[in-house]
Amino acid sequence: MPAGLTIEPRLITLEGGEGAGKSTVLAALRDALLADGCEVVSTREPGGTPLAERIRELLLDPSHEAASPETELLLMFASRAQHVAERILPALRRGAWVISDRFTDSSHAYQGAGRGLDGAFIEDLERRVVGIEPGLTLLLDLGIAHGRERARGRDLLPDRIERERDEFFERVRGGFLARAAEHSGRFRVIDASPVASVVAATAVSALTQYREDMA
Ligand code: Z5A
Repeated sequence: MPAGLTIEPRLITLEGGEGAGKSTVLAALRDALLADGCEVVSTREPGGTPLAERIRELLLDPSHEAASPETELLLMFASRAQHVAERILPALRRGAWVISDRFTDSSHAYQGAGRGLDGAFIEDLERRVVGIEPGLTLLLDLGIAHGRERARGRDLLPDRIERERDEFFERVRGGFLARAAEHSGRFRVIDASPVASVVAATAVSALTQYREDMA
């Protein structure tokens, strides 16, 4: 763990590339916790509060000029700072579980590995404006072509980041796997290629094991 970050055991994050199935898995994790009587807040990044969702619109809108990598990174962290202060920390402080579809690891993978920004700069922002890290991160790992094929099935126009080339997404995937190896205590890498019910069941059993280890 980088110095200066507090581990939040009830914060669970889902990471992975486009179409990996994070939203689908999030619903299964939420249902498993609710069935056990837990309060659950499910959320996403960029976004999660009204202001952070406005920043998300700016980030993903393909109609304005190309954002510089630094602009993209700082907007991601502006959104995250608001999300942590207004939504995540209050929920954790009252004892709820928080499941976030993406968190800081996405900035390391997309803006670090993908855009080539310095990892130390991202870690500095992480310490200064986030201050916390999840207890458990599930990385849904999937080949780029497979993820694109699933995303196409949703029939939505690709957003600004989704319009990047495959080489960019290969670097992002490598960035996630490198983060998982570096932070192996909190990461579980899940093969996201099987059918949705199998991926969801694997994720729920990783959560069950994590909770048993916590007890
Ligand atoms: N981003 C960044 O650059 N830096 C940051 O710090 C952060 C984010 C926080 C928006 O994120 C973009 O922001 C994202 C990274 C960047 N850009 N990209 N690429 P997002 O999370 O909103 O975007 P996304 O990753 O593209 O979301 P997604 O495509 O919706 O992925 P998903 O949530 O992992 O997939 P899903 O919605 O659960 O599933 C996609 C489809 O596949 C859907 O039709 C499902 O029914 C289907 N599906 C799901 N699982 C399966 C299985 N197992 N088999 C078959 N079909 C499946």
